[in-house]
Amino acid sequence: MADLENIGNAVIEGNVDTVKELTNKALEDGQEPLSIIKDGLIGGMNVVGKRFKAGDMFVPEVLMAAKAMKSGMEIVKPLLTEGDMPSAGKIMIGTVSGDLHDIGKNLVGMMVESAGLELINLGVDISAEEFAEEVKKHKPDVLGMSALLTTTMLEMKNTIEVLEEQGLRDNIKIIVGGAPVTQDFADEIGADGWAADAASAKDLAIELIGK
Ligand code: B1M
Repeated sequence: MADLENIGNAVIEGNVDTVKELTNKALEDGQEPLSIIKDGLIGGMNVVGKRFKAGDMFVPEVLMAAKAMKSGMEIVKPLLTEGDMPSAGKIMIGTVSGDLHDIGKNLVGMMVESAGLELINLGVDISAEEFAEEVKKHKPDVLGMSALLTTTMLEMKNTIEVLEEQGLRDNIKIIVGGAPVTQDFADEIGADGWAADAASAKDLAIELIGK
């Protein structure tokens, strides 16, 4: 177990080389790939999520931690057999039409992925029609929209309306976020939830999937 704890600590420190080294060593020592992921890599990232939410860690450190976690995942994931890691749900995220800001949205992506959710990241400048098309194709449990501009946040409302028009709204939960977006705005446009930061978005998505 000490090995796995050390892997988690190396993730928290964002130390790619140490994560790789300890992950390989744990495999050599006969640790199960799944416990390396759950108790080591994801365990470390869960701590990062909590510290980020509490304001004890900042964006660059979170990005480094996510990179370190991914470097370990790349070693272990090919060793898993299908069904070893059941998906905790599927989330699709994107930044709304006319908006190119993606740092916060990508942080949301990293957090949800590290929690075992299947992630579809559509990127930036996604129109309401594109969101609807992708929802139809991938059938996510949760759709997460991000907006950083007061001029683009209304696109969230537009997207929800298009999803309603196309009969897609009732099958998914919708969460929204980004600097100008508030809980009041989320309520006003008929979203299922709002999150202030990436770690809270992950918690909210998991909570909504469970409902
Ligand atoms: Co822009 N920009 N920008 N910008 N930019 C802001 C947002 C701005 C507040 C700066 C300012 O004027 N003080 C301002 C918006 C003003 C407004 O609308 N009220 C602004 C502007 C005006 C513009 C342009 C119009 C500038 C111009 O060209 N004249 C232009 C627009 C381009 C476009 O999108 N069409 C523009 C362009 C850019 C860059 C391309 C240069 C760059 C973006 C690079 C990129 O994202 N790849 C950029 C940046 C970097 C910023 C600032 C400085 C930083 C944004 C950021 O990444 N923050 C920003 C000022 C600021 O916020 N201090 C600014 C870090 C990130 C981690 O935080 O994205 O808020 P954030 O994400 C948070 C939460 O909001 C939340 O979680 C994250 C934390 O964990 N969150 C979610 C985000 N998405 C979520 C989704 C969720 C839940 C939570 O659920 C789905």
